[in-house]
Amino acid sequence: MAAGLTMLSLPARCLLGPLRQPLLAPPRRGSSGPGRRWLLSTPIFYVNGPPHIGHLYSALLADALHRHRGLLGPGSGTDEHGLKIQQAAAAAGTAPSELCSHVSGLFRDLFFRAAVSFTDFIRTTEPRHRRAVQCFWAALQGRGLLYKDFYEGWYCTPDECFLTQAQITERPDAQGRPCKVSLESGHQVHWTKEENYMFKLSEFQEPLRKWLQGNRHVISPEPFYQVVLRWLEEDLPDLSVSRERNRLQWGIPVPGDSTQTIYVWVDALVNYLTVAGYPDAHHAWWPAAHHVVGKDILKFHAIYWPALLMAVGLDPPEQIYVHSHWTVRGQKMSKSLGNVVDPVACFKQYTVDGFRYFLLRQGVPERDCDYYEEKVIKLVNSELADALGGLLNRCIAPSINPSGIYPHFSESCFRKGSDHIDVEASGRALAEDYELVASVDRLPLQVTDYFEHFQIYKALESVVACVRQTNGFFQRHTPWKLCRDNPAEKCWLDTVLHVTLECLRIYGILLQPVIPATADKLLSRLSIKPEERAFTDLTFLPRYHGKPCPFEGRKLGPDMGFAPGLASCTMQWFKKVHKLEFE
Ligand code: ME8
Repeated sequence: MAAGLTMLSLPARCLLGPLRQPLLAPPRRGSSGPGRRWLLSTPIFYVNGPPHIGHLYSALLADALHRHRGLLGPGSGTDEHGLKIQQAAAAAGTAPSELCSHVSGLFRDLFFRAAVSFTDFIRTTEPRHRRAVQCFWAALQGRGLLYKDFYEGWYCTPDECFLTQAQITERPDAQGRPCKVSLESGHQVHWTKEENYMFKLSEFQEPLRKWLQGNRHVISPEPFYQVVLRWLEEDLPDLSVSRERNRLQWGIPVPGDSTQTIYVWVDALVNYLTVAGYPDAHHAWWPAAHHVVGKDILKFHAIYWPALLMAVGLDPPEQIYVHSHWTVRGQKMSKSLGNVVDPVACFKQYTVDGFRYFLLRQGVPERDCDYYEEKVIKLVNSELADALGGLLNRCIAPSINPSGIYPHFSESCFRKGSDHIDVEASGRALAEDYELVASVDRLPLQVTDYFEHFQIYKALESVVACVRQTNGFFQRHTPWKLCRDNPAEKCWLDTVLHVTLECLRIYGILLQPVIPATADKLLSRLSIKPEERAFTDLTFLPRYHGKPCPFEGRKLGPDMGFAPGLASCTMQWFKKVHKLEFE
């Protein structure tokens, strides 16, 4: 069985504002933007082993998307049935239910620690899910889409899937004996022959093709969409959707046939409907489903799941976001290699936000990404500690801003106008300074666009580019050399600080979905109130645009330490931040 997160997102105005009661019509297909519902899910994870950074990555992608939409309440959970779990429990000498409760607790605990903002955490062993799966089965049966037959073929227990001859190959096992394995996952397969219920998947080949051709953006990134289209050009055989009960006891029995257990993937996929309230209340949410999944389970989500939904008269999900895998120093993570990375240990070493930042900044959904410690330290040090933390510390240091207020902007020093190349006309601002203003002005739209295209890493890349540009601005004008006693210099000094703080305010707001605790500390330090942190508050440098600035003259907030999790944190980047602060 597995655990999965679901994020039921109601439209809300604030990025991290309070959950509003929906005043909504049922979701309209294809409509987008903040005025509509979103059901965002992660996979439900198998409980045969503890969570690792790959599982966390899926949850963080969903969490960041969810937070970015300014919505509250996604979901996840654990996949707890099936032969894989039955065998894992037997190997551990424990009852499956005990194993499930223990490992499901580890996943839930991880997501809490990681600040993943889920609204539902489903366990497939829950009664609400059992009822949903049995209703779903009855709907398939009622539409004449199931039949009993003798199934014969290869079964891969670690992947819980049936494979055709073309999908397997032969490799030596640990003892050098030849053994059959899945071409895709490399896991061992076994020949099975038993009487099963079959689902008439072949009848859905054409409807699936039409659905995909009519929804070119339903699977992103695009290369995965192409992969699915290619699969649909091949033969699509009917799917075995049950196992004999004498082989698989740990699962939901087929209604009305006690000799059969429902196939774990049918059981697992229905979790998305369970959390939406199936069979009674799902229409308020379905089909506003957005699934975040790893590439390993693409076929289940892009072929089997839409076909099963069509089979019971429901629409396929609106969006499938696919991501690739994390490797560790170039190798696949595996228990046997002993290289599985524990996310909780990473939080201790790099802090929660440091590690969230690393995974989301370095993870590129289109391709596998490699994890190694030095890479985390280097990235977090250079981008969070040095570039962002350094900038904050430099412009709020008492030596440079002794009054501790959000300084005033002076139009005469930084004039608005098209003739800014002319130094006389622009006060003291230089051409590069106007480029900075233009970049930060553009940034919110750019970031939103990247989030909407499931390119969170690019959104972060563009924020970092602006942070570096701001550091350049600060460095260029050497405000620490300006004399406060000279009125003209003071004017310019305050303007430089004001522009820098305005940049930091924008970065803080934009970074909330990725590093929520750190962004909170940053914004609080700038005295930006919680109700001033929405996307609607992203107007940059209002004074430059001739509008009042509500922050000007405001007392800056207390120093709560820029890096999160300070007390026990010994990591290098935290030390760097503090070193800078006292310089
Ligand atoms: O497949 N890198 O559960 P599962 C990135 N229960 N992500 C990874 C990863 C890696 N190295 N390894 C795993 C199942 N993942 C089923 C899902 S859903 C109805 C049922 C992530 O515990 C990725 O999202 O094997 C992958 O799809 C998922 O964990 C598989 O988790």
